[in-house]
Amino acid sequence: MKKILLALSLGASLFANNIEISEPYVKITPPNAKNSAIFMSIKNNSNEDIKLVDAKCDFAKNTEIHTHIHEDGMMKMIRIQDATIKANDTLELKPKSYHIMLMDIKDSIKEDTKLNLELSFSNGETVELKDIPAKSIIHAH
Ligand SMILES: [Cu+2]
Repeated sequence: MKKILLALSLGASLFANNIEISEPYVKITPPNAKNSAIFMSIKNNSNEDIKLVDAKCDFAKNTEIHTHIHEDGMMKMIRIQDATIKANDTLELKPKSYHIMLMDIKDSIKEDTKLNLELSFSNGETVELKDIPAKSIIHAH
């Protein structure tokens, strides 16, 4: 049900040829926060690996592809050049894992904030996501 509603509100822009995005959302932040992150599922319907190579969001000064690594018993996030979505597989962008990092956001992300995001892939496909909704994330350690 949730998926259908999203598809309706985001329209045909959700689906490119081989890449299918579902349930994108942006993290609600405290007031005066500088950064936030966007999460979603990215499905690769092709028989070849495809890389997410670029992300653009005009709500942030810099939009980067990030993931988390374990180092010295600590979890920390790092910027990566690309993220691979394996052939006929799905890459989950989720808290404590891959995410689209929004650095220097124009305003804090509130419940009614809606963002647009453009994703570019190694096969030349570009996916424009409109009106990505905001969601709060409970930090579970
Ligand atoms: Cu990050």
